[in-house]
Amino acid sequence: HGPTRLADYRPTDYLIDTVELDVRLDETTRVVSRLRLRPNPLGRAGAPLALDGGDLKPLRAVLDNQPLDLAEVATPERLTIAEPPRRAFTLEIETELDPAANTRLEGLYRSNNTWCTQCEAEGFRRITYYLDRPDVMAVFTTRIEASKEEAPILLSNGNRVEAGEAGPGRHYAIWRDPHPKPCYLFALIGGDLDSIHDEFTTASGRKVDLGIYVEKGKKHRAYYAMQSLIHAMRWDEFVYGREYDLDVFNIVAVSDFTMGAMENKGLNIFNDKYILAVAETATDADYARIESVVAHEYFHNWTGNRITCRDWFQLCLKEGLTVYRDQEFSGDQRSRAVQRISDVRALRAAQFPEDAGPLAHNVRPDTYREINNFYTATVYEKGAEIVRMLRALIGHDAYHAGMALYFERFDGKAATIEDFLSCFAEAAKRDLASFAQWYAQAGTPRLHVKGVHDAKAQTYTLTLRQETPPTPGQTTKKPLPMPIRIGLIGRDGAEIPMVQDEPWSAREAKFGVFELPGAERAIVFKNVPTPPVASVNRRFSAAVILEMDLSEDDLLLMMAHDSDPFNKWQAAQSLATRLMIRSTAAIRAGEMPEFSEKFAEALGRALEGYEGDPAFAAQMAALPSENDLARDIGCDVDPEAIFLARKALRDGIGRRLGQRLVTVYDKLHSDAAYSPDAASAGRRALRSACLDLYAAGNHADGADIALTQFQRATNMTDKMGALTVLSRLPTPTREKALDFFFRAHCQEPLITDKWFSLQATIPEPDTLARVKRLTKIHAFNIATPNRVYALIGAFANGNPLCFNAASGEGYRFVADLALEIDRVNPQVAARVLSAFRSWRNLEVERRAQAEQALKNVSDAPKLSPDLRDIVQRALA
Ligand code: HT7
Ligand code: ZN
Repeated sequence: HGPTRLADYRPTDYLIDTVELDVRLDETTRVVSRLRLRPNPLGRAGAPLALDGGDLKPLRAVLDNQPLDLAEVATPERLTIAEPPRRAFTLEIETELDPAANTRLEGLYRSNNTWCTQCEAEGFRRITYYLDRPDVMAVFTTRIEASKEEAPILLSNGNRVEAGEAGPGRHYAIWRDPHPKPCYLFALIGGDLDSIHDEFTTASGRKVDLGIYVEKGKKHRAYYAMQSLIHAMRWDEFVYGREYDLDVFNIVAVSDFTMGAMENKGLNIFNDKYILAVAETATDADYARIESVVAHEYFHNWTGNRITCRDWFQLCLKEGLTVYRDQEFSGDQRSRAVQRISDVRALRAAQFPEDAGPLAHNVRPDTYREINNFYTATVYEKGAEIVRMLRALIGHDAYHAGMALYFERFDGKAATIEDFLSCFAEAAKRDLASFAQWYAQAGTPRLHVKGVHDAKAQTYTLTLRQETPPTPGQTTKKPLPMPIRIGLIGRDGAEIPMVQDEPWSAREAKFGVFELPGAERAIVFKNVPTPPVASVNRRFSAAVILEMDLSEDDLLLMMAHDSDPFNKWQAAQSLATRLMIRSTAAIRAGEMPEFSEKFAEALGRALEGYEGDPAFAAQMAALPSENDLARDIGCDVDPEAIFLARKALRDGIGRRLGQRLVTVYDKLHSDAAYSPDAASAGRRALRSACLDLYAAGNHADGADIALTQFQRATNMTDKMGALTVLSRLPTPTREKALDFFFRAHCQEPLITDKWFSLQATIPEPDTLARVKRLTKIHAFNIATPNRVYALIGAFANGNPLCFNAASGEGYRFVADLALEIDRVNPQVAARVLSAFRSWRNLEVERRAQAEQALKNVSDAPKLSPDLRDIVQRALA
């Protein structure tokens, strides 16, 4: 079928007020759905009723007690009633499902013998015929029946209102969700699960029962997630004044899940890797991710569930806003600066390349062929940046007044981006029409900044100019209003007070956040006796690529003195990037890579001065990745030269700082019992970063220290830190350590995934052969998304050297596998193939190889709509 267009939106002709589902879980599951429908006053009177179906097997359909002829009204994809009554009526439909055969993990499926559902975006139509779109909101009552032995736990949305026996060996439960909701938020669970329970009392004194359900034997790993949930509930009350609105909040963790988690009303379903954590199995990064994903899904209760999206084009309305909320939550729980740095790292790693390649799209797309392919970094991460910029432009008070208005005005409704922005326009008393362009324009703006000092007038003038390069289908771009946080640093490293020359707004004068309302603006600062260093886009206030002519000395000064931690880190990144890009060119020209004593020394001092914030120092130590460099180089990319350039700098730093790194490493040693708190995690992160750099320049010694750490580690963070270092050194010790690790942990799939990823990212020529071997072992399963992401995803996205092998074999391997996965789970296949998103930037020979691999996919028979959409857009 053709593309779906935002411009074609019209309300449905019918509304559904209530849904009663009766689900009998069994090998063949029967679903009876009783819908109470009525004509929509906003729709076309007397129009046919067309309910969506997804590969359904209908058994019967009855309209107001009148059986319908299935041959006439139903296909697997649609149930059509040509002339429905012009008043309220009831439609009862029975379908038969085979959950065990459902490998797409959409609709009702089985994960490790648990029955579970995934309905976003269009999975509900795989359970029963329905108006499967988010602006149809109904009250759901769900009766689930199953064998008591197979499924003692029966859960659905809302509150449990009844439970009991249902014949020999069987039982049932009835759940009622009083809040009208779109069907994508429907969920159901049936299984034999362990659980932990807690209680939360809301600000207004209501008691909420909290439960986390996990596979048998894993409940001791759910306590951190429970604490994260409680912290998130408190934070949403405190910061946004939002209380939870049911008597029960349940989370279920399953091991087969395409994405991270799902915010179903009152019954969140999670990929278990974002729930399960104890010191022996999870790293600090896992803990941090669990905290943020649990919060994210919980926050959807207001931003997504109470107020949902009118249509899927508005996806960023819930996702961008909710990511912004979870990032702020994590910033409050941990170090704000480090959180901002890691969020920007993620944005640059995933969203910037998307925005610069053939898959670029607006944060609110105008058209789509397959909505599942729009759960992207652009919708999520850039969507969050837009909310952050909005807040920076209008200020804290107007932002919260706007949010309060939004909750008041659109509660229980399906809203649009225009609805959302109208609340802030009203609260801030300003026109946001040009700001709305952020949602309608793809591509990352480039911000060109030039500073001129006038010694005589003692002024410093900063000129800001923005432009956005064309993206597929959008050749001309408009300027976007953006907030630019600025500071001036003197040569002594002290902050220079910013004195205004021309009138500034109150926010500009008070906070140093300047608005660039159009294409260009010059800002003049008075009383600047000597040339300052301008620290621009502090805290990464605008989601842009900054182009500014800073000298190496300027960057070194910022590394040492910038009062804004983000820009302090950014200065180190910029300097390292500059060095490595020059080295890349040198290597391609057959010359030696560059090294900078000054940079190494500045980095050494930053690491040694870690006391204030070790997690921040660890961020300083992490050089830009090969993918970062490829993105910044932009065209004619040679991944092998980049790899060598980066390796040369890391090795050089490791050699140059030598024992100084070991001293910091030793000082950070702790015998205290493991705690996942941010301060302890920061110390471990810095310790690992020091070891990693040291080993890069001192292989034998580094391997010895890493092996000792590996053998003595009492937590997964230290173990993985050591194993990562060992895995980068091609010694027999590496293979022994990897074998030992596998044998110790092969019973635990989430740890095996770490082992897969580590091996898939070894930057050595025979890694592809290793990865191929690993796809054949018992622990790998193409039908389990976590395994695919851990091995194939890590290879394609985290091993640029091998994925981009000049022979093209890396491309062929990933493309062939995407085709194989497509037959099992199209969404996962499409995600795997998205690794080709930057293929046009490659040097000419690799580009030809990548194009051929993509063409092979596009020529293959029987592609799913998901994979076809990605490959066609990638090749367009
Ligand atoms: N809102 C959730 C999206 C999601 C999803 C989408 C398509 C296919 C499978 C999926 N599982 C979860 C997740 C979130 O952003 O909170
Ligand atoms: Zn979300």
